[in-house]
Amino acid sequence: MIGKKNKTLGEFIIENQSSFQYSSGELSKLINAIRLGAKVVNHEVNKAGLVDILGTAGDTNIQGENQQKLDVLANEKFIQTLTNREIVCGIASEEEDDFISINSNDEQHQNKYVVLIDPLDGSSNIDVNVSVGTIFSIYRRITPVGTPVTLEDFLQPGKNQVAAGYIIYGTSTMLVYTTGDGVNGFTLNPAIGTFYLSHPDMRFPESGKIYSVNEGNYIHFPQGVKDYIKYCQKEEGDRPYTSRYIGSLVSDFHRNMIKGGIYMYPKSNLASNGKLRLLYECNPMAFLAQQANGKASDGSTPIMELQPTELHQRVPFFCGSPKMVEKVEEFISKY
Ligand code: P6P
Repeated sequence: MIGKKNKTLGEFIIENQSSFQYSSGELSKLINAIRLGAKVVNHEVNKAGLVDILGTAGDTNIQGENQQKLDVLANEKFIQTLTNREIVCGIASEEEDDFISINSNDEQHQNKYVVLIDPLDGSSNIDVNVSVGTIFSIYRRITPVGTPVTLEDFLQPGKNQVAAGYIIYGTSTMLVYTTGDGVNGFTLNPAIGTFYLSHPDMRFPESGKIYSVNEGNYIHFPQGVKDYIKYCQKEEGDRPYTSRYIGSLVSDFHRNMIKGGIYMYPKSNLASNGKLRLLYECNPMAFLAQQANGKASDGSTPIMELQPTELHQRVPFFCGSPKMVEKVEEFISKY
C-alpha cells in the first residue's frame, strides 16, 4: 500500500485501487459511502452537548441496551449513505434486530457487497464527552448476485472480509481502515471536510506495556485471565504494565495499536460469551489487527476463523500486540 502523508483519502483510494482485488470502482464507492457517513455523524457527535439529542431515545436495541438518540441517528445516517450507493445489497447493524435487504430499483441489481456495522460503539460515553466510534466490516455476498440477500451472506467467517475499519470521534476524527493490504489512518480536517493520510501503514508494536480490561469484573473472570492480569501487575522485568481502559473499544484499540498493548473482554460468570459482538465489533477489529502485525483471538482460536451462527452473537475477545495476546493465551491454556 503506497501513501505519503497529507495525501487526501480520495487520492489514496485512487492510487491504491489496483491493489483492491475486485473491479476498480467498487472500493472507492464503498469507502466513499463510509466517508460521507463519518462526516455526517462526526458533525452530530461534536454538537451532541448542544442539541437535545442526548439521553436515550426511549427504545432499547436487541442487546437490551438503552438506545441513545445518537445511536439511532448514526444508524440511520450510515444506512442512508450505504443504501444510496448502487453497490451494497444488505446491511446488518447492532441497532437493527434483523439484517436489511437492499433491492435497488433495478431488480436485477448487481450489488455484490454486504456491510455489517456498529454505528456508534461506546455510546454510553456520549453523555460524558468521552470518544466513541463507528466500526464497519465488508464482505462480498456468497449467494447469487441479483437475488435477495440472505442471512448466509452475513454469517461469513472474518477471514472472508474484503475491507474493515473504524471511525474514532475523539480529539480529532479519524478514519482507519484496511482492504487487506495494510492499515492506514486518515484525519479529518473539519474546516474543509477532507480526510488526510496522517498515519500511513499503522502497525502494532510486537509487545507493549498497556493492558485494557474492565477490572471491576476481575472476580468473575476465568482463572487464566486472573493470572494474566496479576502477571501484568507484578514487578518483574518490564512490568508492571499500565492499566488503561476507556470503555470505548475503538479508543482502546486505537491507542494500543499506536503505543502497543492488549485489549481484553473475557467471558465471565456474568457473561458466558463476553460482551462484544463477533460480526460487527470483533471481526473488523481482528482484520485490522492482523493487517497491522497484531493478533486477535477468543482466548484460544483466532477470531477470524470462528464460524458465526447468529447475527448478534458475542465472543470473548483478546486483541493487540502479538506477544501480549500469545501470553494471555498461554495463561488461559493452563486451565
Ligand atoms: P464494559 C461499549 O459498550 C463496548 O461495546 C466497548 O466499546 C467497550 O470496550 C465495552 O463495551 C465496555 O464494556 O462492560 O466494560 O462497560
